[in-house]
Amino acid sequence: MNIDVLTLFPGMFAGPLDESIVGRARALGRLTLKIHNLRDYTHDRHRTVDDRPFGGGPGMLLKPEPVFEAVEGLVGERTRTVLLTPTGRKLTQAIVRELASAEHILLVCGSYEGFDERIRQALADDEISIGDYVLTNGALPAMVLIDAVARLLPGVLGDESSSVDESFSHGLLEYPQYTRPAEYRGMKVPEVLLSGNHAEIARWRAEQARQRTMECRPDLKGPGSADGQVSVDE
Ligand code: 4G0
Repeated sequence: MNIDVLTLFPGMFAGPLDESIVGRARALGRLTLKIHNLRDYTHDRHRTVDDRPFGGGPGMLLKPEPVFEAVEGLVGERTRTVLLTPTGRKLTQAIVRELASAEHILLVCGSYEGFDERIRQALADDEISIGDYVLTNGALPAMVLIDAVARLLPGVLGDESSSVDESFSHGLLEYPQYTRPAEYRGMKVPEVLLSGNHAEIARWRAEQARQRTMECRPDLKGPGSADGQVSVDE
């Protein structure tokens, strides 16, 4: 997969996307990531990317010309152009899966009070938010999206974790898990997990997952739910 990012803060992307799974996806050649500075698409002496809103009001907007020229230069035949904004549709695992099947994604990070509306109108295939809060710019949302997509690309996670993913895509939260030691600072691993009784362990886990979901995320309705947005352990 190819991902291009258009941002005013290219420096923010150095680091997080070189590490961990995303770093491996890139090293393996499964993900090609290019970061582009929006300012490089300006023509004036001051490299102006923003301007005041017509009709008045607070703050500044990204002006159309640099964004149009950048996007037009970066898109191909099969590009998904995605704006990262607080007014987009909220990112879910279902949307991540959908994006992971794209060949080329162009992420456009906003800043300031947003975009000139014509950018959205003429250039965006999609507008995505990572949650209901406002950030200083769209770089962190873009990195969140890239991270979520990269781990779904074929061959990026080991076979082991992908099959684990499959078996738990049921719209419930994960059951509690433990590793050694069996007792730590007086806190004991539940007896059933040490029992070797796999049927009983499966029952216990299913019940724990159900209880935990009710307690922490009652909005997730479990298997078969049409609006089940996540399987958190996926
Ligand atoms: C566009 C995304 C971009 C419009 C971007 C702000 C939060 C998110 C930006 C605005 C962002 C998110 C209208 C303030 C840049 N903040 N939740 N900031 N407005 O995904």
